[in-house]
Amino acid sequence: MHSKIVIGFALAFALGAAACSSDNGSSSSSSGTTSASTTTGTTGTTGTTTTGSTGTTTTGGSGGSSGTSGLTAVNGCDPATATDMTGHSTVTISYSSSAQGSTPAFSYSPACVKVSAGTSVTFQGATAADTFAVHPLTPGTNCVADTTNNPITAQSSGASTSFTFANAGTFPYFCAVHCSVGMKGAVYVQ
Ligand SMILES: [Cu+2]
Repeated sequence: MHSKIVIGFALAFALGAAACSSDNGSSSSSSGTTSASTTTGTTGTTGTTTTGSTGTTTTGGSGGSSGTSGLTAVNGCDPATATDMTGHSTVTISYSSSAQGSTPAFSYSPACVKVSAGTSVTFQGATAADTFAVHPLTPGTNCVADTTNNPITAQSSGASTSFTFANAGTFPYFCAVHCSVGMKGAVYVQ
């Protein structure tokens, strides 16, 4: 009786010692995070390149593709809320003296639009009565003509014309006759 207890204790001790002595193979190896951080940096660079004015210290690129820095609020438009038509190769802005659907009279639709560089934007009269003779298209801000660096050129005849926006920037326009009642807008290019 007594000897069995001693033997049992000795076995348990031996097993425990064996378990302890075998527990020595956990030397850690450094995990590689180089590829993950490289990907983040590349995305950030793309965002900086797109917006063009925030410098090279921007970390990460989560806001890069939809960034609006470098674009300015003008003619009642805000780059953050402009109709996003980026990715379309052609975009049409219609204009009219009369209400068109939910678009009120004497306005452009969409008046404030964001497009990708290289996009061709067409200004199109919504009805036969809507022409550039009635609504002279004019580049500029706050009803003052300004052709500086603006692909939009003044139009006083015809009803439809297109401009290609090669470079990023803010390109405001208005109707020379109805600007004072809000017939104005801006093309944002990014
Ligand atoms: Cu007009």
